[in-house]
Amino acid sequence: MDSDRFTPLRKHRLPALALLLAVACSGVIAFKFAASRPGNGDQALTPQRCDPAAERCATTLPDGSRMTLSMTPNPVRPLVPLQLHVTLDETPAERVEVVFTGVHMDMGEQRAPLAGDGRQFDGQAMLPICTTGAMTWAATVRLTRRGGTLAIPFHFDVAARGPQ
Ligand SMILES: [Cu+2]
Repeated sequence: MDSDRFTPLRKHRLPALALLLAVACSGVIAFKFAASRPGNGDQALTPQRCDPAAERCATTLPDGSRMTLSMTPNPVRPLVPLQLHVTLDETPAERVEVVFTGVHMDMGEQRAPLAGDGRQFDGQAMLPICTTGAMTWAATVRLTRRGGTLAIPFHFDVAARGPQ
């Protein structure tokens, strides 16, 4: 519980509010590191800033093939069901899931397993409400291919719930 703990909350204007939020969203620092480390044997690409609801987020995988992530509706709001779509242009995947985590705070882990034919995958997810209102989420596509798992993170901002 040293002062470093609050560094990721620097964005928030009021220190008192930040203190409250630290209680609400505990384990900030530890979580941040845990979230950026996808697990043993995983290979992770550098996070890319892209809102999959606003555009198709495309990336080139290490083998040169392309992957896209898109979702609806736009804009993304907490507690609104999201439809997820992942496409692969070449090498098919055996398993695809999208994992939603907070970039700057512990919001738990929302895992969405996708179903598909190897190249087109679909699934659903829903984001929880954040006590700060707006926050930055990471949608990490986890592709399992030939026994290896590749994590592809996209960072995007989600506003508070409701019309504002
Ligand atoms: Cu939050």
